[in-house]
Amino acid sequence: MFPTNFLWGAATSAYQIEGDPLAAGAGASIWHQFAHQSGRIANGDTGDVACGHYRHWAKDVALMAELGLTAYRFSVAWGRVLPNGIGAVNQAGLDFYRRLIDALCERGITPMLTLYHWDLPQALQERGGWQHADSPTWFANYAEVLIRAVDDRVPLWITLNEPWVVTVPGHLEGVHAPGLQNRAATPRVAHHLLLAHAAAVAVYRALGRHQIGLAVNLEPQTPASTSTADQLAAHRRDAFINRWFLNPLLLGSYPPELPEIFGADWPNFPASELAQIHTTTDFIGVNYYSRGLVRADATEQSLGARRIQPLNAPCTTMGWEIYSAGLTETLLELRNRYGDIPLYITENGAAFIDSVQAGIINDAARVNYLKSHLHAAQLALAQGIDLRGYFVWSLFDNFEWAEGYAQRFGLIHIDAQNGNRTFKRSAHWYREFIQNGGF
Ligand code: IFM
Repeated sequence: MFPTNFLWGAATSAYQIEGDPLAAGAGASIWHQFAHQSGRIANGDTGDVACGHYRHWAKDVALMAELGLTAYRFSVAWGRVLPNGIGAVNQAGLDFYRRLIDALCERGITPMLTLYHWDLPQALQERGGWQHADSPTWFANYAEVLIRAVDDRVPLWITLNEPWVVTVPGHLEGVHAPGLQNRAATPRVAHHLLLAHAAAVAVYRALGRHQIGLAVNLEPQTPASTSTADQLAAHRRDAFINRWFLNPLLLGSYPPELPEIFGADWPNFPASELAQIHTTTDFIGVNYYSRGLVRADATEQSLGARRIQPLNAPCTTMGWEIYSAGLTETLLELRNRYGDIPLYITENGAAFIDSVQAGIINDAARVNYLKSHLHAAQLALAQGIDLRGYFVWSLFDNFEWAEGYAQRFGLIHIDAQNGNRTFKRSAHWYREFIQNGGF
């Protein structure tokens, strides 16, 4: 049922797994800075050690091969390559990624490279970060360095991972780096991220030979009741989360709900910039975990909507409802809204409490989660969706941002004491699934 050239992958990101964030001349990122501020991360955790992948990358690529992955999605730490974000290239940082990519290619694992998974160089944050009008140019110049260096071996590129998360938890709620609560700046940050995506795509069209896209977090918004108020609230939340980035990119304009939500804080963006953003994209990466059950709530500033916990529904330890049908809905809705664009599921997975017993981690709940979501993906394929690959989040238990190491999403368990890697039952199951080419 899955096409024979379908990519079977797992995904990670630099700050979440690499450790040694300042090694070999790397510049600090906003996440390094943020994680070292007291009270920001659960248990005071940081990415200083993470999974030690910066040291153990060769062993890790061997594990990916053992798992039978045909693709691996990872991100590049901008500050390893350009310690100040702009200016001189740090050859040692670039070489780390060259070696990783070479090792993947030697094993027949297709690299999917994400340029930005949230770790802006701190030096750029000090100039204003994503609020700065030059940020799209900084990003395009960084993209150019990578494209020139490794496009010959990297067939799949992602500009930004989840720009919504960069925007909202990072600049509106302050729970992610850079930890700002600046409502007035928020729409502009999102706009600069979109311009940055478009600028990098323009560089790619000039220099690259393969495919480039954007990865977004999507979740269907279900009204908590049949009341008109809840239905309107779900619709507004859908604009806020699902359409904020894809509408300007694929249709050329922001959803009309956004100026209503932000009121006087919504700038009058020039038509020329919207035209720049409205670029062609080779594919969309879909990061899917759950749905939002939405209730109207006038106290929720101008969004007027709140996500509520469903009663009696199974949830992961993140508190996210397990709702696999939402994956099929999301993929079909994307086609309804934007046409027949090639899609990858660039993240899907679940955090659970895994207990290690006599060296065995029997994470049956994760196996069930993956099975049900792969089934949902298959249903979308059967309805003609151009789905080309699936990446489990995540290859390893890793640094789960504000949750630190408390939330574990990995197929591979990492022992916090000694860094030892152990395949969970889900890893064994996924290996067999890949070998069989499906169920
Ligand atoms: O760990 C994150 C990842 O970095 C981005 N998408 C969601 C994952 C789980 O929260």
